[in-house]
Amino acid sequence: VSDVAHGEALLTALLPAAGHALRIGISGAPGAGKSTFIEAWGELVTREGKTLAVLAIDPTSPRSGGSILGDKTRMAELARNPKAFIRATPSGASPGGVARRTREAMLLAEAAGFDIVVVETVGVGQSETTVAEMVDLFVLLVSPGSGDDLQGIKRGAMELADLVLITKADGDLAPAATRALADYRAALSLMRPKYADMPARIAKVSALAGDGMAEAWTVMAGLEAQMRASGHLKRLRMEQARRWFWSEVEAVLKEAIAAEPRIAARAVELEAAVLANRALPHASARALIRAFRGLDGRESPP
Ligand SMILES: Nc1nc2c(ncn2[C@@H]2O[C@H](COP(=O)(O)OP(=O)(O)O)[C@@H](O)[C@H]2O)c(=O)[nH]1
Ligand SMILES: [Mg+2]
Repeated sequence: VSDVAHGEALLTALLPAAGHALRIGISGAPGAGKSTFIEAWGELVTREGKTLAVLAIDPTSPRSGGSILGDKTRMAELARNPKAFIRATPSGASPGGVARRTREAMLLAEAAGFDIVVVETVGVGQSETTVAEMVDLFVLLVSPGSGDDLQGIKRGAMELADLVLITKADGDLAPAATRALADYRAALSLMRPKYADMPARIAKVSALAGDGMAEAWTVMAGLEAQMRASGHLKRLRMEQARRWFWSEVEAVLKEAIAAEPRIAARAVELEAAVLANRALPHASARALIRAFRGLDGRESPP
């Protein structure tokens, strides 16, 4: 039996044990204060008796192969906490690989009985959307007055957020945090809410001073309770599983294509034609699938 088959058998056996944890995504630009927030908040929730698994997606450098941020060192306190578990998921090359490894790590953490599973994103490119699709609550962290302001931050991330937290609301940054709170509140009020019955919330926190942390956790727990009571969480979990399945369909198909040199070469050609505006993506995708099925040169099926 191969390692892959072994791993899959193990994860399949664990499936019934999963699903009890609250899944939280923490997103924000590098330097927004995610790791510092998770460390302080982690101490808070573990003091309440909850267990916490933190899966930090580590932006592994493709060149060095090593991790750039070494986030684990930033969560030194939490790493020593017996009720917490921290693991960096190397992001590696493909976004599909990140999603798969993160989801599998979430499954393992849930089956191991953790009450809360947190995914910390690197806040670049596709990762926000990917993580938002795996979690129950998506929390966006924004640091005040750091170019992380309304035009700087991606609108897309705001639209995914159930809770926006303005970080570093302390010392010299306190006035900027208050302004950012007002600006983001106004911006949120103009956006179409993600759920009609659960508008996005906003607050400011200082992870270093500890201000607003308990309140932020109260908001998160309140949102969870609301989602459970309304049946929304149940639907969301089904949606998460559905998206996992379809993202795997795409990933498995891409892997199968890459494994066949002739088909992989055809994919490169077709992609180049699309990039050069010489071919339609839809027609090129169909041509690739025909080649993959060995139907090249034959009449395409109706
Ligand atoms: N003043 C202040 N600085 C903070 C706070 N939280 C984080 N920082 C600082 O912001 C920087 C980035 O924090 P970090 O947690 O590593 O951000 P991440 O990249 O989003 O994980 C670090 O220098 C932190 O010390 C806070 O509550 N107050
Ligand atoms: Mg970090």
